[in-house]
Amino acid sequence: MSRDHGTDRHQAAPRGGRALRLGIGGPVGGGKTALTAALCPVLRDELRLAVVTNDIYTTEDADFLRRAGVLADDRIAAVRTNCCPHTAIRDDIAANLDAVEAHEAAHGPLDLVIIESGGDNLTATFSRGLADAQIFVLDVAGGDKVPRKGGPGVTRSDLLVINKADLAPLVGADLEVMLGDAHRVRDGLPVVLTSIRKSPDVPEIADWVRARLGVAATGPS
Ligand SMILES: Nc1nc2c(ncn2[C@@H]2O[C@H](COP(=O)(O)OP(=O)(O)O)[C@@H](O)[C@H]2O)c(=O)[nH]1
Ligand SMILES: [Mg+2]
Repeated sequence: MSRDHGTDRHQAAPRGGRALRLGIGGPVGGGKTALTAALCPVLRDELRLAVVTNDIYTTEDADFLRRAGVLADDRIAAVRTNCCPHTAIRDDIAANLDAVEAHEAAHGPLDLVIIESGGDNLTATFSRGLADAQIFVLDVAGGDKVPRKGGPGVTRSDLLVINKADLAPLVGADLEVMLGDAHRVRDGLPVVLTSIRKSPDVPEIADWVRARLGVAATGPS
């Protein structure tokens, strides 16, 4: 797809027969790792999967996913960015591309590689040279103002996930306002309101991924 993602200076990589590279981005704590951990068990029996995580100084998210046993350990690779997370997913994507290609060499052919960004701010999106499609995850606990604040992740990601709906009453967030603002700024692009805590099989998001791959659901969702 040819949507402009701000300062992206990489060309979209041709798909050919290779895996779909799906970026999951968004601010710290929104639920990117939780979404990755939720998608893997739902999709791993129907798709050939691998994951790349990004952390600034640690391998925390990859360690979490391995402990949770969502995929075989060697299908989860960690990139330590040592810099602002957006740099590694947008400006200098080499370490992430290396990790994706190492998965493809070791386990290929694959259908889907999920790349979880380190938590960043509303300006951070994946380069089209790294991710063929991207999901942006927002946290209801961040306040119901966030969708209308915009930014390329909110307005132009391929799927916007507003997560932690279960926390709305606790933080006084109006979900109708969040959804309404999100739809208004996204001009027809899809939005999913969810609670990964309450709905760990993330049916709408899994179906969206299947649709991106052009495959039908194989089991109950
Ligand atoms: N209440 C609630 N907590 C959630 C939900 N999704 C994730 N969390 C929690 O939010 C925290 C941050 O989630 P994480 O996936 O690590 O966020 P990331 O920084 O975006 O990767 C963790 O303690 C999760 O268990 C949700 O739907 N509801
Ligand atoms: Mg994370």
